[in-house]
Amino acid sequence: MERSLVLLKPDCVQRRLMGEIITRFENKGLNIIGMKMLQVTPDMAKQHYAEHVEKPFYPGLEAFITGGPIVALCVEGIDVVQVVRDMLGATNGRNAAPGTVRGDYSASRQMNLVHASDGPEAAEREMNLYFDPAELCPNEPTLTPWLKAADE
Ligand code: FUP
Repeated sequence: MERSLVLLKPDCVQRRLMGEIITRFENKGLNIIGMKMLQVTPDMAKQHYAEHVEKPFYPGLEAFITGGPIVALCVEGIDVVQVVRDMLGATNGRNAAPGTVRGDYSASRQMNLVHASDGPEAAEREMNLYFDPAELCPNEPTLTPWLKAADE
């Protein structure tokens, strides 16, 4: 079982798409074990986007991600990091395939609605940035026998 850190970014909250997108994760059979609304600070943004801080687009990215409330989710499932990345589609909404979250709801490179960890190590690092371990609520869904085979 793997975990991924997902952020419903400020554009997602402002466009009233939170429910729509959380529903997709629920319908997929993924297990949400942590969720909270918060405002990202410039310091958190610099930690989250450490690999981009020196890039020319970073100031605009920081202004965007700190510009309104977000919702942080911890999502659990088998191979969940890749599963969620595939559900979101290409980073630029204009390139994202129809049927993906960004393909269906975004026509922007920056305002692409949702962030998801790009690997298990990033997931671990990002999880620590947004959640205290005590804020997570690990649980075994009663539906599990109808969501996957016992040997998966
Ligand atoms: P992703 O892994 O999908 O989050 O994408 P990246 O790490 O490549 O980029 C991080 C965020 O920076 C993306 F949400 C999009 C944004 N971005 C810009 O705003 N401008 C750019 O020129 C490139 C990326």
